[in-house]
Amino acid sequence: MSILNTEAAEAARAAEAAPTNPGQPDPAELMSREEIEALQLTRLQATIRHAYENVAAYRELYDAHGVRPDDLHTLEDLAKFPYTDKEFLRAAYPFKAFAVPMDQIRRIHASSGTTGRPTVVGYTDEDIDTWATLLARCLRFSGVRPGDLVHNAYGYGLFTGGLGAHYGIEKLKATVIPMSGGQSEKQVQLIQDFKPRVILCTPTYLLALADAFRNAGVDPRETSLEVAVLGAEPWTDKMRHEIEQTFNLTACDIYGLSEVMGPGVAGESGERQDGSTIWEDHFRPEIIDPISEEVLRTGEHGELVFTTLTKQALPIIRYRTHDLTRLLPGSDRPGHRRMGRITGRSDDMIILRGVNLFPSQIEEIALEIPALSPHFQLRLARPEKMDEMTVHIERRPETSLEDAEAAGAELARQIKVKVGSSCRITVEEPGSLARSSGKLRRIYDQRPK
Ligand code: DLL
Repeated sequence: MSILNTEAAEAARAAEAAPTNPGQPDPAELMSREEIEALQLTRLQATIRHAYENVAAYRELYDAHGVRPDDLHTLEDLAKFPYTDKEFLRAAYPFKAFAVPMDQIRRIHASSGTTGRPTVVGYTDEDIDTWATLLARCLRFSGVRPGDLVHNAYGYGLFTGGLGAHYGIEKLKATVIPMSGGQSEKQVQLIQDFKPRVILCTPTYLLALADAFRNAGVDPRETSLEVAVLGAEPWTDKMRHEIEQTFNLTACDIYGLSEVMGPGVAGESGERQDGSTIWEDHFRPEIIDPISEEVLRTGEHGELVFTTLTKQALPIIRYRTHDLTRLLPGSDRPGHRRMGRITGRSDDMIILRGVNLFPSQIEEIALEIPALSPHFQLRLARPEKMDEMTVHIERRPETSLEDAEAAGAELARQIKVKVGSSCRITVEEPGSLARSSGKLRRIYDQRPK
């Protein structure tokens, strides 16, 4: 079964399927903007038709809005179709958003979510193959080569990170070490013994591994690691610098979300390190104003919205990610636009006495102060009538307590100047704050609801 029934789309699919050298860019990666947009239109028309014909929830949504698949004549016509969100998928729990019969679903993943039912996603054989191809594309783009040994420390299981990366590594004809997250001492031992050139994990877990290396008496700069492909949580360029200095490697971003596919929706050039390139032959991104829901222009900040263009099992149309960023013109792959750093998720935004702030802002500021480490938590409380935020942040091991206290005062001052909020700072001992083997939780909100 294929949802791609036009000639242009079939030709693109055939070009992708052609046995290209896994070490070389595939043809769709090198398409011009005009070619990409022509391909997007045919794929978009097919996707909307596929969703409308095979998923009752889409049919009901579009009927209620008075739009039909035939109303899409240009890419701009996508704006006529309503947005979808996590609630749309949760209401279809577990399998009602699938657009193919269950015997064609080859794999299921789920994102845990902090509350309520998990969001369930499914893949056909062809979906899994596309995913592996795009993951391989990201890895190659970031400097991973066929034959490399790749230590995969993304969690295996229902989370899309582990298995998603796994099949991409194999597709690239590299060698995968399916380590998964956690067991940091064992990770250290295997990295020492197997000598992988590449590591995949969350940025904060790589920092946790740096501690584990030091605890084992190993300087992280002396390992075999040369490339890290990091994602699944927000991280800043300051954090990139910290990681690159700590391990003496090149760190690149990889972005994705389970609803849209998993890791590999966008990946970053290892040479340019100028933000992740969105693979627009498979995904059509939009940036919208999260309040007015109006579509914004390339370069403007807002919420990222995705439409999948080739997914069979779970077509996703105008899905609100809650991720805040902006689109940038293509660079190394001119046909495909890039995304800026995710500054935060709209549902992770802290509103502190009327001021909006994100953990990434605190990360940026803290990492400019030499005595402070990148390990911090934000605790919110309302002891009386007013909200209070305390930043718990570890000092660096080589810093004296006195210097660390002064650094804490400097952090409070800079947060006040740059963010506009007063907060308390508690400088903690090195290694005292919780680490995570995957996505790190930074915010602990103890305010009464
Ligand atoms: O985190 C998929 C993934 C796995 C991406 C491994 C990269 C590497 P979910 O669990 O569904 O999927 O979470 C998706 O994580 O909406 C963002 O808020 C955040 N996220 C993912 N990648 C990045 C990134 C995976 N590179 C949610 N930068 C997304 C910032 C990211 N945030």
